[in-house]
Amino acid sequence: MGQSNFVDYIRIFCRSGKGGAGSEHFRREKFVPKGGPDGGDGGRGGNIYLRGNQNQWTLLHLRYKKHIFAGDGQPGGGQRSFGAQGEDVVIDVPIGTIVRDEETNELICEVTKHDETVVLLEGGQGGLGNTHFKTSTNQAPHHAQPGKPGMEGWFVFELKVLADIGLVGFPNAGKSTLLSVVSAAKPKIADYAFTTLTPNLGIVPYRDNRSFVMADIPGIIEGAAEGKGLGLRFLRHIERNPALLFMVPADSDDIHNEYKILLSELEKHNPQLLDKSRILAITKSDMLDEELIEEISEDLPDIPVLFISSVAQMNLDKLKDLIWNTLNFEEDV
Ligand SMILES: Nc1nc2c(ncn2[C@@H]2O[C@H](COP(=O)(O)OP(=O)(O)OP(=O)(O)O)[C@@H](O)[C@H]2O)c(=O)[nH]1
Ligand SMILES: [Mg+2]
Repeated sequence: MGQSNFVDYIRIFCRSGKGGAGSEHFRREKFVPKGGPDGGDGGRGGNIYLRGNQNQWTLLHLRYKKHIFAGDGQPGGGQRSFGAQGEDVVIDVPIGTIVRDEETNELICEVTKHDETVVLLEGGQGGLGNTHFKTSTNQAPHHAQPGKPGMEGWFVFELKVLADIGLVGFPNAGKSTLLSVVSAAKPKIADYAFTTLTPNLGIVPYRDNRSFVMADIPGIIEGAAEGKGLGLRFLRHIERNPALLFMVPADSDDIHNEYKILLSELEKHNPQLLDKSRILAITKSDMLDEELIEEISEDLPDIPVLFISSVAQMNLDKLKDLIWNTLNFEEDV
């Protein structure tokens, strides 16, 4: 199997810079006997930062990076000269990246906006030079501070896709097809289960130059919470989406029941997923006639429902309106 370009989990060993040592130095000039202490401070060690970059969608560019080291601070010198600061490192990451300490699993930082810069590891402080230690009783301190060490450890970088709406359905429900007709994304589409193996994202243009982000994730089957099919590990990509679009094909034996199975798999994985706004799209409705639509309508779940067809472009504008209104209702609350 070819390696996917969708990299959403990596581990990197990171180390911030050591602080430079403070200098223990005395002024030495002709005609100035016994010049006082003039050792400057060491420079601070380099920091490691993360910066949000809206043009990146995966962590692929970091896949082969095993180590990231910031520069060490330089020692201070005579004549009160300060040591240079260690070189900082800025790691560009997609929006929605979180970083955890691998050992403790503690959340260290997360990036949620374009150009936002957050500190992952601070460099060590530089040591103070001996000028700081001069007192009335000690005019010639033979003492300066060493620099503080940097911080280091293994860190896990994880991408939590920040889509607005996630598509939830059995394999073959037509999720990728919908994404391909409402956005510029070109996911693989085929008439068999598990065509989609990694999430696809698309930006859906809406009226008046507005847009929202749709996430197409691999299909879910009964028993997915116990690991059947591709399991539910992809659900973490929709954990922070405000709304979910359930998709059940028109030719399903029992649309209501298929919806309930999807719901119960989500609940087993993470009950909080049920707190999200839900919409149901009955896909491939080009296969239905009026009579069948009426028949199906008699037993549907109590959430907003639309009969759609990506192929026949049926009700797609209504679907976008419904999604938009659902998302904005959320924001107002
Ligand atoms: N008649 C009809 N067929 C459709 C429609 N949308 C999708 N299909 C067909 O349904 C099949 C599955 O479509 P996909 O979009 O790959 O389904 P998926 O939900 O992404 O499937 P997985 O990636 O396997 O989970 C393809 O053969 C599509 O051509 C539709 O609106 N009408
Ligand atoms: Mg698909």
